[in-house]
Amino acid sequence: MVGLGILGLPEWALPALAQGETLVPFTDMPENLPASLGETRIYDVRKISGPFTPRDQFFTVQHYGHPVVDPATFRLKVTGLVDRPTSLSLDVLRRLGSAELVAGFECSGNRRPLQGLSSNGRWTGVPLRAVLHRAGVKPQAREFVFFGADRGQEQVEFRTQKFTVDQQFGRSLSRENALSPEPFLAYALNGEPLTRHQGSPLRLIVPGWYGVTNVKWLAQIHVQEDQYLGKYQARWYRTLKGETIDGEVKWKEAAITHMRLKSFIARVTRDGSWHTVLGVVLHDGTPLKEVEVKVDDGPWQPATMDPATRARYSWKLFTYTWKDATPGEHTLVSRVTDVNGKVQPTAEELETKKTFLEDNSQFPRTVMIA
Ligand SMILES: Nc1nc2c(c(=O)[nH]1)N[C@H]1C(S)=C(S)[C@@H](COP(=O)(O)O)O[C@H]1N2
Ligand SMILES: [Mo]
Repeated sequence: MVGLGILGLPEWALPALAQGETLVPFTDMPENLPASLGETRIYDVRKISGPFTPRDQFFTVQHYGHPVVDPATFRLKVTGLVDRPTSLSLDVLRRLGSAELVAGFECSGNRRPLQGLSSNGRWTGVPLRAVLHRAGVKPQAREFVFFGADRGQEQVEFRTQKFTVDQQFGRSLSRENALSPEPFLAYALNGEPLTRHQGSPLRLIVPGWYGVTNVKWLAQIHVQEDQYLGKYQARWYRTLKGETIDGEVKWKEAAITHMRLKSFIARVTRDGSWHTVLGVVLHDGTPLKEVEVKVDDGPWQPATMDPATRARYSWKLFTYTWKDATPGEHTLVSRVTDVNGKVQPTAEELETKKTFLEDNSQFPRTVMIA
């Protein structure tokens, strides 16, 4: 199936597996994956069948289960430092806009060998800015906190004390980020209302940022002056990394924000004597310069980008045609470079990163050629 894209260029519509094509097994990953691990749903990236992840396969991660919110009685509250505190029904939100946004993202905990906490979607909704402008943001507002309807009991440690408090899932954005054109309140994915797992009826999407930012079951936006230091903002999701500044190592603890430039190989297929390597790029929206693939100790070879994934915040699919594969086990790795010359790091280059989040390292993986 070949259609014409917005710019009149042919678009790929990648079939799950073309006729005559067979899947080549990875030797570093089991043939069958469990569909879920507890509450987490893993997307088997070997099954990528087009630019967008089907709604019922989109990965899901959440910390307090899946609350049920009735779309008919749902109201989004906007409180705090606004001129007109409001409470908006889904109908009112829909009347504020029905824009489309293509955005892919990964959980900051996504990593080898499965890389299954990443997906790509076409979202429908309202730019966050439209809702904030309607409420009227006061000049002293600095911090915008997004609360989900999901909640749990949490122990909060303070020096030698421990307090148990009822906490909502919450994340925040600075004034500059919240009022920028990108953040988006989505009520549909791939043209259909969000499912319960995806945060029905409304969620935040901050394009180019890690998944944790994209608050599901969005219930309230609270605008305040002081910094929000809730568990999922300040403690559970942060990176501890050593950085050498002026010859001295500084240990930096930082919040999870923009996605780090990453690529990985998602599957290898065989068609006759040719092999096709399919991979995924996740990034913060900075345009890319190139993606390359290396086989064993060979040179880096350019891969081809799928024009159907060219939207700025889409994940990007790429392929590499491997013509001279010999029987036996081989190592394949990809790396992506952006237009600013930023190159996806190797695992060695990330050695001073202590916490496992934000692992964007090059991922050599192995296949067995029959
Ligand atoms: N309300 C709420 N939103 C949430 C979470 C959560 O626990 N509660 N988890 C976050 C995390 S850690 C990720 S990776 C993404 C996953 O989004 P998805 O399930 O649509 O893939 O949701 C984010 N939004
Ligand atoms: Mo996450």
